[in-house]
Amino acid sequence: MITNMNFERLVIAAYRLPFKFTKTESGFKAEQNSGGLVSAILALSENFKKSSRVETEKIVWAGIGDGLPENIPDQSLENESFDIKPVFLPDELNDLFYGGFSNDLIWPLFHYFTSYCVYNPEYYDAYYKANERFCDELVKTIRPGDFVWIHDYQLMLLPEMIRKRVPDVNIGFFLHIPFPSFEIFRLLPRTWRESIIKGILGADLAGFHTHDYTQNFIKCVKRTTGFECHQNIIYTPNKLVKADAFPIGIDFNKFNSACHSEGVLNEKIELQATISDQKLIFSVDRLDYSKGIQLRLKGLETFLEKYPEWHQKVVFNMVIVPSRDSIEKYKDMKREIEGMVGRINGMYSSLAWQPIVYQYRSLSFEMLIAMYNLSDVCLITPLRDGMNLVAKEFVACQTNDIGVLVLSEMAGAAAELNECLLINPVDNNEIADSLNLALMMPDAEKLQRITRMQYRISHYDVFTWATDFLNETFDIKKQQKMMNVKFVNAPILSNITSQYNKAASRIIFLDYDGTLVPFQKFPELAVIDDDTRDVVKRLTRDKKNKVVIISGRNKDFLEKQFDGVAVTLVAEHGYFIKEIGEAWQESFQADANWKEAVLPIFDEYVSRCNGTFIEQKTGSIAWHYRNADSDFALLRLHELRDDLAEIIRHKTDFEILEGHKVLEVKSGKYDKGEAVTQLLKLGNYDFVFAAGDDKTDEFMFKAIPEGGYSIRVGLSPSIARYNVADIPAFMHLIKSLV
Ligand code: GDG
Repeated sequence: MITNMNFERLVIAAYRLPFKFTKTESGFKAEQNSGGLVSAILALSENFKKSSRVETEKIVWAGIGDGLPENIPDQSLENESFDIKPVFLPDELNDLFYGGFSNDLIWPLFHYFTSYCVYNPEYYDAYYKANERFCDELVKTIRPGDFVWIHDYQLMLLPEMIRKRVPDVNIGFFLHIPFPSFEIFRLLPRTWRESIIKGILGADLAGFHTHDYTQNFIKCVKRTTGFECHQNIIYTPNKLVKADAFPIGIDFNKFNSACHSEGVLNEKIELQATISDQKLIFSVDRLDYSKGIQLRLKGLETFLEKYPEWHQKVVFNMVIVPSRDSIEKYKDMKREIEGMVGRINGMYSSLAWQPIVYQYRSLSFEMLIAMYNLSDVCLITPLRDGMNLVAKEFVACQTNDIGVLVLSEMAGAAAELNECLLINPVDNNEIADSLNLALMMPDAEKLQRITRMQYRISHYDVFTWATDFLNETFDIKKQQKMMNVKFVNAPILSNITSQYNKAASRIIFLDYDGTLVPFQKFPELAVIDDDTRDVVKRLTRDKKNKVVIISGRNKDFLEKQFDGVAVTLVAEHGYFIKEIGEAWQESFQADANWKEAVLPIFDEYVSRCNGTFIEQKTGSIAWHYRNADSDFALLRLHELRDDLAEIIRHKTDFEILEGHKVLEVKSGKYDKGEAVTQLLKLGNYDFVFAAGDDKTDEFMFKAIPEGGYSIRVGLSPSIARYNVADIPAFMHLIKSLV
């Protein structure tokens, strides 16, 4: 396990503390439970201690402490590895936050059970307040340089809340349940879904179990915020955030070696005596509608009907661990399951045999391992499951008599365990046939399948998972730092201002959209506001300044926006130039006929991609896709690019230009760079400054002479000398000059 961690201290926040508390004379003894997450975190800390030169502190773990009284002093919680920070929520708040928003809305929605969702504004308020309580508790402890790792759907607002209060802390967020597609996610009211996305984006790294969930999240980010995303990096206004897949693993060795432990061997002896030479099918899960328990029973019923040769020879042990059974929906589900078990047993049992042994309880660890180890088949049928650790644990526990895993393709684990028999849980015939196949499978094949899966899950175990997550957070922090080198910070700003003040003659090129004015739904709505116009005016009042507005816009629009402001205007990427008080000059003579060939193609793409539109200019045609579904528009964009390339292939003087959510075809004989070069020749400037926000401005940056200042507004990679985060940050810079 190699780590390149560079954090001061590890701080974990998850809904429930993973400790059992027992009262002692001086306080409470906190014993950590046997969960995979706690073991992984402990192993990480050991590793960190080894690789670190300084004495590391205890890991902080914050969460709700069942059975702890309020306001107990920290030092009264005894644990040698963890510094435990209990979070207290009044019962009523906890009910609305945990039982309500988390479990009555997010859990069903993120598992695609949309009809189970309860939309209650009180729930959301409680969710917000509870996340704030966690934040209040954590900010008492965390310091810049710590690594705060936040877990799961109960705490999705927490990353942003912490970021606001301790900006320099490292934050990772991991979601243990699926992240749904945008079509599902958008069922949340707009303000709730925005706060969830922005909440998670407070982290540096957002982790999910699978590639699909990660892509769903990225799509929801795009659709909710409009932020640019490339190769899993999200360009938020103030930092880069990475989203990636980290399929959680198990402590493979613990499960595998437990099969040979005395406790497990004893349990096995008893079990073997009970089942004698019958084949054993096993399942274990919490009582939850996402687990597909009724569908599993239907599949089994079909199996008994279709394959009578297995009667008397197979027993199905179905263990359901009690969960939330005081809630009506869960009570109903339990009744239904018990009804089905009774009916199937009633139909097929004999005096000597009953097909289903149903247990509504939890098993000891030894018993669980014994069941995994002895079973011929493990049958797991969720309709939706973030990962499903039972599947991996079963695989890890195949030691001598190898069993077969029959797993729903809807479980996150299916992506990694593809040597199992995959089933669709709604297809009871497929379940029945797979059970028969599993029971008939030759030993050699079973061994081959299990060996491959064991290889994979023993290599990517829970320790590798946690290390991988931390390492990737570290990597994105490095990328953020590289980005920050180019950020206009206080010393850089003071350098620009001092060069500005010293200069005798200055030229300042300012792009319009995305630099001076934010994007709007339609280009004509993006008009300059009074404050910005005033700043530009103040620049022009200084006799040493020549201010040039350089844009892809048409000349009429620019003239209207800068009416009464003494600026040089460059329209249509340099096609037209207008000096102060003079008429517009064409820098180029266009052949208008080319448009006839290209326009029908643009028209076709407007019809093929809803929300897009065409803008016709004198020297170019532009296709705007900012109002369309971003992924769909990108698909069409590639096609349009190909179609256009085919047409303009023989017209070497034409080029395809890509700006911010716009594709434009124009002559390649002029661009913003040409215009800048032309204007620079007209004077002798000792301060050259250019600012722009998209790819078309890169031509301009290229033309800026050495020593000049080029600024890209936004976080995208650029050849510009510096970046600023957004328009307000750029306005701050310009205001510092005037
Ligand atoms: C969430 C996501 C994701 C179960 N019964 C007994 C018992 N267990 C243990 C299993 C396993 C764990 O509980 C269950 O884990 P799952 O992954 O199956 O499911 P969730 O609790 O819903 O967990 C899930 C997970 O987070 C991790 O990210 O995989 O998709 O929903 O470890 O062994 N343990 C004992 N007796 C039992 O009766 N001792």
